[in-house]
Amino acid sequence: MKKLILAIVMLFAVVGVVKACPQYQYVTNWAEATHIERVDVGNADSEANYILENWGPLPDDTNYASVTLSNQPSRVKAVTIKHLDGVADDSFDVYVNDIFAGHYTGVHAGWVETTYPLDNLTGDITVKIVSMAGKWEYWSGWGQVAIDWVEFTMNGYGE
Ligand SMILES: [Ca+2]
Ligand SMILES: [Ca+2]
Repeated sequence: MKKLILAIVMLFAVVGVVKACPQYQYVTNWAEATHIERVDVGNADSEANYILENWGPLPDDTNYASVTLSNQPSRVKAVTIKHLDGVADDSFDVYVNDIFAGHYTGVHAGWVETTYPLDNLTGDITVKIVSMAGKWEYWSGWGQVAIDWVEFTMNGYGE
């Protein structure tokens, strides 16, 4: 009887060790492993890791802003943008490394997360968001096409 109790205790111990090793979650599903990197616009600590151009109040003749992820070794599969579709026409185009990646048509939907697939990009990746509508009447006070964050989804482990 003592042996049986010991065996049960050991079994629980082994199960406990396996659960504590996070790599067991990933090795069986290597091809689908991803990680996400978020550029939190407006958060200085987050912004410090990237190159941001044209954020905040803009001159009248400027209708775009961009975020650059530098020296990215992993293949980037998608970019997701959390943006405000408010009462103004917040339609925009997205360009990645100056190539058209997609469009959003404003429908007054509130805060929206929109994802654009990318072709496994590496290196420097610049996402440019271009406002496509004329300025609304309160543009100077409220702006247009507000962005909360830009998120990159990439293959995990430098793949
Ligand atoms: Ca809108
Ligand atoms: Ca933000």
